[in-house]
Amino acid sequence: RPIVFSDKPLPKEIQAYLANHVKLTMWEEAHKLKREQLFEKLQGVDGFMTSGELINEELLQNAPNLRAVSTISVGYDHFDLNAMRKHQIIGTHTPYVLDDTVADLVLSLMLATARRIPELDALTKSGCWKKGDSRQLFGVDVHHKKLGIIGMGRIGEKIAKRAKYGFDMDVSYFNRKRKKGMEQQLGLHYEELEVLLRESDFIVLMVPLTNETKHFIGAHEFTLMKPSSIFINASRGQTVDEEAMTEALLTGEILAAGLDVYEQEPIHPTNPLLNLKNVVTLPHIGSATSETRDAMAMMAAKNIVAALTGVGSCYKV
Ligand code: 8YV
Repeated sequence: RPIVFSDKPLPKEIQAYLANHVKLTMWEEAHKLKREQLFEKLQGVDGFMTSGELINEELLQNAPNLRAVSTISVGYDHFDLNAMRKHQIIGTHTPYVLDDTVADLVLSLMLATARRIPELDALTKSGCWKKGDSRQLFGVDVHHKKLGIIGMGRIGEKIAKRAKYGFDMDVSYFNRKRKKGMEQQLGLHYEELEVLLRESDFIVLMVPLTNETKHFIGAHEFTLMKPSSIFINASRGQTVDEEAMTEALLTGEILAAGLDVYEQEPIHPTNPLLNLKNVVTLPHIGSATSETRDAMAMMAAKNIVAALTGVGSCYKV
């Protein structure tokens, strides 16, 4: 039986599924495995299950038997695809199962920033809520506003549906490829990036991280946005120039931001973003519900089994 190593503990049912097809070993300590320890663990291993470990030339040279890597994530920016091709490694990921959960979180960030939920929750709990405060507590509306989605993939579509049907928003999008079917079906408008940035009240970034999308949104893009606009990023931190975003938030070039991802994760405690009242920050929890993470882990388990044994099919990257 092929040997599979998982760099974190897996739910019991997933272990049981894997045990029927492969020999499973897992890292069960609370702290993250160090790179050198990982290289040791990968000796003799055929399949590796991970969530974000960098799969590059160095790792592959240290894992001579490796044939497949299954990431428990839809994003695979931690895969060096050239190195994996060179070593003939099959890479798999977990699309579809997390789309609704991430879309829910994006809507939560839109509402949380617009209605200042974390700030006002802290105020209420602090006991400082006074009569006559009401204007100080005002936010801005979400419903009926103009939403611009950058990146109209599977998750983008779920966000568009929620915005359209739940909040009666006017939804436009920018994408490498035009999605005419979706435009008709959901009543979306395609817009050039500059127009979308200039006209949207809410801007949601939902592109994968690639060489082309690194710092896709930077100082120039923030200048185009309206001072009343709210920017949301739940894709990857490096798609945004964080310094430029911080400046835009400080100078009032944009009204607020809702963030689930950062250039460096975990975010450094001294990062100036953490001191801004007009930013809602979350610790990269886009897909982090029990149901969805279990579904992702099961899909990743099926992926590694299929890649190594040919039983079933897998979602290759
Ligand atoms: C992952 C994500 O769960 O799937 C992705 O690409 O960003 C998250 O949903 C996270 O990367 C940890 O696995």
